[in-house]
Amino acid sequence: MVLIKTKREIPSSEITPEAVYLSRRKFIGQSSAVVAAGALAHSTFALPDSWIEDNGYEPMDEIGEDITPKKHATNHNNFFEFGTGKTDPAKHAHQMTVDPWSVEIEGLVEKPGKLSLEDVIKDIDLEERIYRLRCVEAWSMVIPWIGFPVKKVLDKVRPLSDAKYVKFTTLLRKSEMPGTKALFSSIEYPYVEGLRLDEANHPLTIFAIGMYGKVLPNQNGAPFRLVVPWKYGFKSIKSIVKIELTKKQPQTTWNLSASHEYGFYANVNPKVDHPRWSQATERRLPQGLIPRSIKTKMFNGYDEVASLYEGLDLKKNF
Ligand SMILES: Nc1nc2c(c(=O)[nH]1)N[C@H]1C(S)=C(S)[C@@H](COP(=O)(O)O)O[C@H]1N2
Ligand SMILES: [Mo]
Repeated sequence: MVLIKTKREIPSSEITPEAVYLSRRKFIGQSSAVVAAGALAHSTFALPDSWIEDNGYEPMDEIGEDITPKKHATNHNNFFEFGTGKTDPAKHAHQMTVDPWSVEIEGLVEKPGKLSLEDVIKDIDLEERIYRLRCVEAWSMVIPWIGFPVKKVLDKVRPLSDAKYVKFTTLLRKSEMPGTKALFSSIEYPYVEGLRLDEANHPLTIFAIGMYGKVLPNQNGAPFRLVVPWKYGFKSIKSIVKIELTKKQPQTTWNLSASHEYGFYANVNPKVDHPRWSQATERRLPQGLIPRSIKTKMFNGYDEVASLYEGLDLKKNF
């Protein structure tokens, strides 16, 4: 049995500057704990009940943003493999087998090969990160993820010096993914995404295996997905089965589908509109009777990533 140490109270100074956190979650229970992860992936990532109940999150006092209620974050999804409707993933993603799960490590790395999800996360501390998620469609949520920096995995497999990009690929299993069988589709499968290596190594970039104190629901990208909080949601690729280090910028699903609408960088930017709508504001979910519109922030409010793009024209490189 593999033991995975979790940080329950996360001193933000340990990971990233305080500002990256909307709020530090107040965990219930003891201050140190271990989560047991057995030989098999998904079902064995049982997090202790004391982590919280679905409604146990407190409002985010620092900047007054509330965590999106779990029922909204798990019933309003984009996961086209299960259909294009926002409720399709919640309806159909249970068909996806996520246990056992393995991840292929390929390309310009010292240690390529196939890793079980347990091997991927072995010896890596789990952290909770409360992040805004800003979809390119101009809605947003605030989600408490459980995961770990992508850098920790890259450090394990050791990128070679000529590796410049990381490419990620989602599972494609047509028999379990009704959306991939549609006759007409706006995107091709498998879903692929990519980051520059320095973006992937940034401390804000995480792999998530859980949310709201529990294992990731399938519709949110179980058992293992990327979360890049300063980029539009489509960069945060779900249910990852392959990680490849490359020299050239990898192709990405939405850029392949409509390159004038979706760029490789996809940094949240209120000054660069989508050709068909403004990106200056966003609808924070859940919406009540009176629509809640808030101003979109550059880099989704995560200013500390600005230095990654010094000298880059962010209008051209949208
Ligand atoms: N494989 C895959 N990953 C995906 C998508 C998808 O359709 N397929 N949709 C993306 C988009 S557009 C968004 S906004 C986020 C949504 O994540 P959530 O459903 O967990 O909120 O997932 C991203 N990752
Ligand atoms: Mo999105």
